[in-house]
Amino acid sequence: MSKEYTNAAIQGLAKQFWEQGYLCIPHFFSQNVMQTCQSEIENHFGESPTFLHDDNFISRSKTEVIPWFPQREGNTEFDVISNNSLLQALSLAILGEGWDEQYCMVMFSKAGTNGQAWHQDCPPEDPTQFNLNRLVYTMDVTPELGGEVYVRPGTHKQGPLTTGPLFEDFDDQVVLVPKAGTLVLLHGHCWHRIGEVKSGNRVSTNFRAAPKNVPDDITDICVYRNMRYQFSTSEVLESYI
Ligand SMILES: O=C(O)CCC(=O)C(=O)O
Ligand SMILES: [Fe+2]
Repeated sequence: MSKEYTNAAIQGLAKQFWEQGYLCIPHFFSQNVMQTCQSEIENHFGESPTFLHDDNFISRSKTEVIPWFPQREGNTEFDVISNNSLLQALSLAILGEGWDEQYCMVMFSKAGTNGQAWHQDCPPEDPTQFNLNRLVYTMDVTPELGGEVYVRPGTHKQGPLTTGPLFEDFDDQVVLVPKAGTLVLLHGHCWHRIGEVKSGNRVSTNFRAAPKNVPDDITDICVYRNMRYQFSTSEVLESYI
């Protein structure tokens, strides 16, 4: 662990998270750990992996991401992140007693792809039913690379996102450019999108978690500005545009 926090500092960060819907903490993880995980990721994906999602999903959601679940395959190199005591303390402060780790998902985007359209990771109608993205960046995101993380502060309290252009720019959007070692905590109901991936391949690793009494498949239905999409059945549930 490369940072130390007092209990008061952890509570302060949790408060800030609940006000904004996200937190971005640079230098949270050591470069050593990031390099080890980045090598595992590069070994797994190689240069030109193929997409897992079907063409209808990619063309409608403008999302071109290839997922990998290393811990499900017995890869233990990512455990040092999920077991990080400060990450666990922050998760507890934000999610409360009984919070649960869901899975570790590496997301790979090839150079020259769209990124991800504005979305909420799960339906926002019930404020108690949400996922927490605990995003770890094992490589630098830069303006040249693209793949910045766009968020709209406070939108985790405002219900469903509006219909409209999938990559619209908003005056109140915040653009995060996380470097290797950065931790981003992001409420699943907070609007977010990923910028176009330009000059190279991009990876991020999401250690998803949730409060007590939230089902493990909470992120099966993703909410976009043009549709609700169910991953398990590859089905457009509702279409808005
Ligand atoms: O890749 C990222 O930086 C975030 C992707 C995302 O939308 C998510 O993990 O829910
Ligand atoms: Fe997301």
